[in-house]
Amino acid sequence: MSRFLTAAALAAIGLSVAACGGYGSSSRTPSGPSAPPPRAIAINVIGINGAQSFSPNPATVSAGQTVVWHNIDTTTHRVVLNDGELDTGNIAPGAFSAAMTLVAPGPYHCSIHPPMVGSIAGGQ
Ligand SMILES: [Cu+2]
Repeated sequence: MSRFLTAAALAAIGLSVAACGGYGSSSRTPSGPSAPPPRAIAINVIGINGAQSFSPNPATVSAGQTVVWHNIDTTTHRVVLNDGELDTGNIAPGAFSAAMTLVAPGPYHCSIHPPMVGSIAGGQ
């Protein structure tokens, strides 16, 4: 019984692979309405510098835009908006934070180094 099931499973896999190959070698185009063109997404990058400062500062980022911090320092930093709406988590030296959507512009700081502060000013 188990041998039969195994053979059946292998047959199913074989059929699946064959179906994939047939689809991949075909040249048909997707049907239906054409997909909308990709939208450009502006990503605002704020650098974290070796002097434990941010650049640009203030940065101009509007609510709803995407912001990323790039840690070009040699120590880990963690950016937190003072209003608590954004927390990058630890950003290792040389790493980027995740792309974060800004809820509202405002001041922020590094939770690891509280004197390290920056600001985001709203743009157009
Ligand atoms: Cu820091």
